[in-house]
Amino acid sequence: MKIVVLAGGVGGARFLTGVRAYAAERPGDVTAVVNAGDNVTLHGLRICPDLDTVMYTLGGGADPQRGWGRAGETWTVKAELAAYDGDAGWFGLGDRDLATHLVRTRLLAAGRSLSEVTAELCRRWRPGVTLLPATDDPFETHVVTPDGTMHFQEWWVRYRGAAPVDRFEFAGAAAATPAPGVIEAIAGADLVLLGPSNPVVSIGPILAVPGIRAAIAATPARVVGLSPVIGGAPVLGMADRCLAAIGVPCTAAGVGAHFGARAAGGLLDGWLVDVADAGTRVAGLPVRAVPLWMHDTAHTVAMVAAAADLGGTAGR
Ligand code: FO1
Repeated sequence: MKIVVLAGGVGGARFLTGVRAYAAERPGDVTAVVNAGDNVTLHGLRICPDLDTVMYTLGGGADPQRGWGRAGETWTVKAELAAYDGDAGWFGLGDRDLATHLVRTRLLAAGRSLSEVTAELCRRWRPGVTLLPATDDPFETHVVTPDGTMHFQEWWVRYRGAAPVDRFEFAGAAAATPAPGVIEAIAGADLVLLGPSNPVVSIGPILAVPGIRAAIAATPARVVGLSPVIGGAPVLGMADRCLAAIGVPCTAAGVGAHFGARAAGGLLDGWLVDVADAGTRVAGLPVRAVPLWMHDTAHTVAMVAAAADLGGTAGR
């Protein structure tokens, strides 16, 4: 069974551990198409938060509490950077994590693509799924506020999403192309899953890469999404603030309608919502309510099984 997952950071990584476990019981493989919009250059280094979060989590090196960055991390370099420039210490640059950014920046400078660099880093971390950036081209999520435009990472980390958002911009989107293998994976999949990631700043930037949305609309695979909103609140992070910025209600129904039924020109053949949102209806879209809290891998595997069943590919 070939499964493709569109994923962002912490929630997407947690979900992918369940997809990997579910797929391990069946012949086939898993490809994660990971959000590139969080990618940022800081201190002269190219940092890819969502790719690294997925890679570390699946590779067993992530800090389980934070969800991002490395287990057993130390922050000496971060403190030293702040000692030189108090303004520079806002981003949590860990000492162990720093090595990843140094290797990535060196390989990119040597002319390797982000996909090639990601594959190289995964030789160490062995995530057990194919990790593809949504695009190898320059692509960053920026936040336009009344006081100016900033990188998403600054909005999210430095200001904790407090700055008012006029809109999110995907800088580079117009010229971006899907990374090698992305379109082929979607076209050849049995099941495409939109993971329970932030629909605006994690799934949104993936769909904003020209060609990816059309590939999902055209794939013979079943396409099923999992709601990142339970009981009107985001499972993780600040999806509520992001959804408000694009005028989408922070509800399972609102996000489901945002992605839309494929039969009606949207993306989904099915929409999984949590039992707290049982009774959710989205025009033209089959909805099923199952537990969506990813307490542990077994819970997450059950979510994947429910998605596969709703998508009509269970047992394949
Ligand atoms: N998230 C934070 O809330 N604070 C941080 O200081 C922080 C640093 C960081 C460093 C590397 C990395 O891969 C991720 C990091 N994140 C941090 C997480 C990241 O900003 C967000 O989780 C995602 O980008 C949101 O999709």
